Amino acid sequence: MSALVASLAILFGLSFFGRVQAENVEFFAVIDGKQANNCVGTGSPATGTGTFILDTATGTVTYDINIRTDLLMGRETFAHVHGPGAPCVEGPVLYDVPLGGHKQGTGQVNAEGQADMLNGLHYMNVHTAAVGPGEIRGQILRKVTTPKVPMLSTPTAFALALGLVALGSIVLLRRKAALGSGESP
Ligand SMILES: [Cu+2]
Repeated sequence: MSALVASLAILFGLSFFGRVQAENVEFFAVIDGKQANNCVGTGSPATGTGTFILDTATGTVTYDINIRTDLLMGRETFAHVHGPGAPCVEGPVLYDVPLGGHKQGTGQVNAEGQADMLNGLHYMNVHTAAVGPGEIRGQILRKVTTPKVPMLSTPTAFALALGLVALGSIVLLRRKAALGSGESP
Protein backbone atom coordinates (compact mmCIF):
# COMPACT_ATOMS: atom_id res chain seq x y z
CA MET A 1 0.00 0.00 0.00
CA SER A 2 2.73 2.47 0.96
CA ALA A 3 4.64 1.45 -2.19
CA LEU A 4 1.58 2.41 -4.24
CA VAL A 5 1.39 5.78 -2.50
CA ALA A 6 5.10 6.34 -3.14
CA SER A 7 4.71 5.44 -6.84
CA LEU A 8 1.79 7.83 -7.20
CA ALA A 9 3.78 10.57 -5.49
CA ILE A 10 6.71 10.02 -7.88
CA LEU A 11 4.37 10.03 -10.90
CA PHE A 12 2.76 13.25 -9.73
CA GLY A 13 6.19 14.78 -9.15
CA LEU A 14 7.37 13.80 -12.65
CA SER A 15 4.29 15.22 -14.34
CA PHE A 16 4.70 18.44 -12.36
CA PHE A 17 8.39 18.63 -13.32
CA GLY A 18 7.48 18.08 -16.98
CA ARG A 19 5.01 20.92 -16.82
CA VAL A 20 7.58 23.26 -15.27
CA GLN A 21 10.15 22.43 -17.97
CA ALA A 22 7.87 23.52 -20.82
CA GLU A 23 8.01 27.16 -19.89
CA ASN A 24 6.95 30.35 -21.60
CA VAL A 25 9.86 32.76 -21.83
CA GLU A 26 9.03 36.45 -22.18
CA PHE A 27 10.91 38.89 -24.39
CA PHE A 28 10.64 42.60 -25.05
CA ALA A 29 11.75 44.81 -27.93
CA VAL A 30 12.15 48.56 -28.22
CA ILE A 31 12.01 49.40 -31.93
CA ASP A 32 13.58 52.54 -33.43
CA GLY A 33 15.61 53.97 -36.30
CA LYS A 34 18.83 54.13 -34.28
CA GLN A 35 19.24 50.33 -34.26
CA ALA A 36 18.64 50.06 -38.02
CA ASN A 37 21.23 50.41 -40.78
CA ASN A 38 23.91 48.64 -38.69
CA CYS A 39 23.33 51.17 -35.87
CA VAL A 40 24.32 54.04 -38.16
CA GLY A 41 20.63 54.91 -37.91
CA THR A 42 18.05 55.90 -40.49
CA GLY A 43 16.82 59.17 -38.98
CA SER A 44 13.31 57.71 -38.68
CA PRO A 45 11.11 59.34 -36.05
CA ALA A 46 8.99 56.17 -35.87
CA THR A 47 9.23 53.96 -32.80
CA GLY A 48 7.56 50.88 -31.40
CA THR A 49 7.53 48.24 -28.71
CA GLY A 50 6.83 44.53 -28.78
CA THR A 51 6.37 41.61 -26.44
CA PHE A 52 7.29 38.10 -27.55
CA ILE A 53 6.54 34.87 -25.70
CA LEU A 54 8.50 31.77 -26.64
CA ASP A 55 6.92 28.40 -25.80
CA THR A 56 10.02 26.26 -25.35
CA ALA A 57 8.00 23.03 -25.75
CA THR A 58 6.67 23.86 -29.24
CA GLY A 59 8.98 26.63 -30.54
CA THR A 60 5.98 28.89 -31.10
CA VAL A 61 6.56 32.61 -30.63
CA THR A 62 3.46 34.68 -29.81
CA TYR A 63 3.96 38.38 -30.40
CA ASP A 64 2.14 41.64 -29.78
CA ILE A 65 3.81 44.66 -31.39
CA ASN A 66 2.78 48.32 -31.52
CA ILE A 67 4.43 50.64 -34.01
CA ARG A 68 3.91 54.35 -34.79
CA THR A 69 3.45 53.62 -38.49
CA ASP A 70 2.11 57.17 -38.90
CA LEU A 71 5.66 58.42 -38.22
CA LEU A 72 7.38 56.18 -40.79
CA MET A 73 9.24 58.07 -43.53
CA GLY A 74 7.82 55.73 -46.18
CA ARG A 75 5.02 53.24 -46.63
CA GLU A 76 5.57 49.97 -44.73
CA THR A 77 6.46 47.24 -47.25
CA PHE A 78 7.50 44.24 -45.15
CA ALA A 79 7.80 43.35 -41.49
CA HIS A 80 9.85 40.38 -40.34
CA VAL A 81 11.65 38.89 -37.41
CA HIS A 82 15.26 38.29 -38.45
CA GLY A 83 17.96 36.14 -36.90
CA PRO A 84 20.55 35.24 -35.99
CA GLY A 85 21.75 38.82 -35.82
CA ALA A 86 23.51 40.50 -32.91
CA PRO A 87 22.68 44.18 -32.23
CA CYS A 88 23.84 46.33 -35.22
CA VAL A 89 24.36 43.19 -37.32
CA GLU A 90 21.94 42.06 -40.03
CA GLY A 91 20.63 38.49 -40.32
CA PRO A 92 18.26 36.46 -42.50
CA VAL A 93 14.44 36.51 -42.25
CA LEU A 94 13.01 34.01 -39.75
CA TYR A 95 9.29 34.67 -39.99
CA ASP A 96 6.81 37.19 -41.44
CA VAL A 97 4.95 39.66 -39.27
CA PRO A 98 1.78 41.38 -40.60
CA LEU A 99 1.86 45.01 -41.71
CA GLY A 100 0.22 47.75 -39.65
CA GLY A 101 0.48 49.60 -36.40
CA HIS A 102 -0.73 46.70 -34.22
CA LYS A 103 0.88 43.40 -35.11
CA GLN A 104 -0.38 40.25 -33.43
CA GLY A 105 0.30 36.66 -34.34
CA THR A 106 2.65 33.74 -34.01
CA GLY A 107 5.91 32.63 -35.57
CA GLN A 108 7.64 29.26 -35.50
CA VAL A 109 11.30 28.67 -34.69
CA ASN A 110 13.34 25.46 -34.61
CA ALA A 111 15.74 24.38 -31.83
CA GLU A 112 18.56 26.52 -33.25
CA GLY A 113 16.17 29.48 -33.56
CA GLN A 114 15.11 29.02 -29.94
CA ALA A 115 18.73 29.01 -28.76
CA ASP A 116 19.45 32.15 -30.82
CA MET A 117 16.36 33.87 -29.44
CA LEU A 118 17.34 33.04 -25.85
CA ASN A 119 20.77 34.50 -26.64
CA GLY A 120 19.22 37.79 -27.82
CA LEU A 121 20.02 37.25 -31.51
CA HIS A 122 16.54 37.89 -32.95
CA TYR A 123 15.30 41.31 -34.05
CA MET A 124 12.13 42.90 -35.33
CA ASN A 125 12.61 44.73 -38.64
CA VAL A 126 10.21 47.09 -40.44
CA HIS A 127 11.00 47.67 -44.12
CA THR A 128 9.56 50.74 -45.86
CA ALA A 129 9.49 52.32 -49.31
CA ALA A 130 11.86 54.97 -47.89
CA VAL A 131 14.40 52.56 -46.33
CA GLY A 132 14.27 49.16 -48.08
CA PRO A 133 16.66 47.21 -45.81
CA GLY A 134 14.75 48.38 -42.71
CA GLU A 135 13.68 51.78 -41.41
CA ILE A 136 13.24 50.79 -37.78
CA ARG A 137 14.47 47.76 -35.90
CA GLY A 138 14.35 46.37 -32.38
CA GLN A 139 16.48 43.70 -30.74
CA ILE A 140 14.28 41.11 -29.02
CA LEU A 141 15.70 40.69 -25.54
CA ARG A 142 14.72 38.44 -22.68
CA LYS A 143 12.68 40.19 -20.01
CA VAL A 144 14.44 40.47 -16.68
CA THR A 145 12.19 38.69 -14.21
CA THR A 146 12.57 38.62 -10.45
CA PRO A 147 12.53 35.12 -8.95
CA LYS A 148 9.08 34.18 -7.76
CA VAL A 149 8.65 33.85 -4.00
CA PRO A 150 6.39 30.90 -3.21
CA MET A 151 3.16 32.31 -1.77
CA LEU A 152 0.77 30.49 0.51
CA SER A 153 -2.79 30.30 -0.75
CA THR A 154 -5.32 32.03 1.51
CA PRO A 155 -6.94 28.79 2.82
CA THR A 156 -3.49 27.31 3.57
CA ALA A 157 -2.35 30.48 5.35
CA PHE A 158 -5.64 30.58 7.32
CA ALA A 159 -5.32 26.92 8.38
CA LEU A 160 -1.70 27.52 9.37
CA ALA A 161 -2.63 30.61 11.42
CA LEU A 162 -5.50 28.73 13.09
CA GLY A 163 -3.13 25.87 13.95
CA LEU A 164 -0.61 28.29 15.50
CA VAL A 165 -3.32 29.96 17.61
CA ALA A 166 -4.53 26.53 18.81
CA LEU A 167 -0.96 25.49 19.63
CA GLY A 168 -0.36 28.77 21.50
CA SER A 169 -3.56 28.34 23.51
CA ILE A 170 -2.59 24.79 24.52
CA VAL A 171 0.87 25.98 25.66
CA LEU A 172 -0.67 28.85 27.65
CA LEU A 173 -3.27 26.57 29.29
CA ARG A 174 -0.58 24.05 30.25
CA ARG A 175 1.57 26.82 31.74
CA LYS A 176 -1.40 28.16 33.70
CA ALA A 177 -2.17 24.66 34.96
CA ALA A 178 1.47 24.19 35.96
CA LEU A 179 1.57 27.56 37.76
CA GLY A 180 -1.75 26.81 39.47
CA SER A 181 -0.50 23.54 40.84
CA GLY A 182 2.76 25.22 41.99
CA GLU A 183 0.93 27.93 43.94
CA SER A 184 -1.35 25.63 45.84
CA PRO A 185 0.15 24.60 49.21
CU1 LIG B 1 12.94 41.75 -43.08
